[in-house]
Amino acid sequence: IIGGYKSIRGDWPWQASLWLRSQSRGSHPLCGATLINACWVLTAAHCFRKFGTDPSRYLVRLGDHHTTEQDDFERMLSPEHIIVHRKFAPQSWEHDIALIRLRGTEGKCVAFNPHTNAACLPAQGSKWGKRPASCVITGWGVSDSEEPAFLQQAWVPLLPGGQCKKRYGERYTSHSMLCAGTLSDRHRADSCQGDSGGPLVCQAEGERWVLTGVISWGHGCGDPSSPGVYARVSRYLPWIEQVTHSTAPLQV
Ligand code: 4AZ
Repeated sequence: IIGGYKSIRGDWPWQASLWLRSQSRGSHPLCGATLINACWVLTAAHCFRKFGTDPSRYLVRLGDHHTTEQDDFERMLSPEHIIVHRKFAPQSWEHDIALIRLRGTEGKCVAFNPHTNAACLPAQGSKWGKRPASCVITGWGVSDSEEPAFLQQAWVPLLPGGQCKKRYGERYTSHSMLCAGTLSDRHRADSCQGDSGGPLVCQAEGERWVLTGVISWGHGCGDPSSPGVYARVSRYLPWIEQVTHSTAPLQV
């Protein structure tokens, strides 16, 4: 996260991280992710490009605050299934979204606590309308902060899609992506390498935080002329519903 600051422990209890398992050299972090209920974590499809979708190669960390120190509520969990959106386009990165099912039975995979809880998904057909929403991105990715080992947060305004169209052309597709960032030179809040897969949450005044975007891509980090691009979560609600409620063997 560029242009952010150290979060308060427990403020973003849905923040998760995806790790690559390694026997010899210890596990290492790949991406951010978001807990959406007791058994499922949402992340970006491109996180699996390099090492594939065999769940045994990965771990999911929850309840974390400081990446290298052991936090009281921090846990490493094993994924059971990894489902990448079948329309994920490795060239344009459209549909950059994936779901991870955690190991467990009867919908009980993780116990919620003050530092581990699920983010709300947008309501079906919801629009922000006239109510101004504030949005925050969080992650342990590349940071200009003085304390980058702590989960960083930054406020980022949602931008009109035209700003991303202007910068990225056809590759930016408004119906499945969101454009967010800061257009001024003075405050350059942005997501960066290592944050992808993590949450963009928005809150209308007096309401709950809603998982609105999945950190996806952009040209560089913190450059006001190149906003960040996010997968538009509301567009994927039917898919999320279908995958997470499926009782059949998972083949989506
Ligand atoms: C990345 O490499 C990445 N500024 C994520 C977000 C952005 C750029 C790069 C957006 O994962």
